[in-house]
Amino acid sequence: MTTDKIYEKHTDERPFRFNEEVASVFPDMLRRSIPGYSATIEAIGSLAARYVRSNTHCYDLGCSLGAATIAMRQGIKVPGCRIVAVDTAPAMITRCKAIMAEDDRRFSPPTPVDVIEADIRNIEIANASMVVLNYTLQFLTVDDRDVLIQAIHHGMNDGGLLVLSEKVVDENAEMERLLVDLHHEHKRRNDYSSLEISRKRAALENVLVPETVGAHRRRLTAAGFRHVAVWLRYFNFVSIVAIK
Ligand code: GEK
Repeated sequence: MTTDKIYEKHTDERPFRFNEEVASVFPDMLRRSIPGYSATIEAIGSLAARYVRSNTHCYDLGCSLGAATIAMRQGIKVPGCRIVAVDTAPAMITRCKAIMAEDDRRFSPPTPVDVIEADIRNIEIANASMVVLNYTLQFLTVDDRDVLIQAIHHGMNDGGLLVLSEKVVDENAEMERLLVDLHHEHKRRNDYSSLEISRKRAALENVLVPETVGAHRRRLTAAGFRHVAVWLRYFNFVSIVAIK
């Protein structure tokens, strides 16, 4: 795994982009930056085993290198399914296709995967029994989040499951300061320097806009999801499951 040294190298104030440089260190970046990331990937496999129905579609929206796609693929226990993995970043898609080809070659898994370079706001969701938004919705505008969650609900079969993982902000300013501080300490423990942490924070400003857990719950309920629960919280990172 290549080590993420992006904010050790760059001293200018460019905004964060999902380019080749980021894609090349991405597994290391996510592992060291998102507390609970590996727990979300593991749970996505377990949830796929429980909720994916035969002859339906599964979607991994903002798939990056396809970690959640592979977890779903390994979890699915029923025939006739297809996974659609979508990302807008060409550098992610090129690598994701190579990773899926390697997964095909080594394990010949029965569920095919379509890796598509597209904006998740423009794709059609249909006949879905599982949809994953693992740390992706946070990069859309708030209005686009409403539209996408409604489109996902519309394209889902009854009993279908959405996994929504997000960075969040706490309603309480004192708690927010504490959670951000604990997250930065976690990153320092994972060998990011204070300078790298503050540069990354500046680069993500206005690119990743977190909302409260309450705002996410309200949006999901308003879209029509019948059951909504936070199943994981680690500092200011949460993962929510919602069932239609
Ligand atoms: C994982 N889910 O490993 N359309 C398509 N893709 C988008 C869009 C958009 N409008 N906006 C952002 N992306 C992955 C991790 S990373 C999380 C997801 C992070 C893509 C973007 O190109 C990037 O690959 C991904 O969403 C977010 O489980 O970097 O914090």
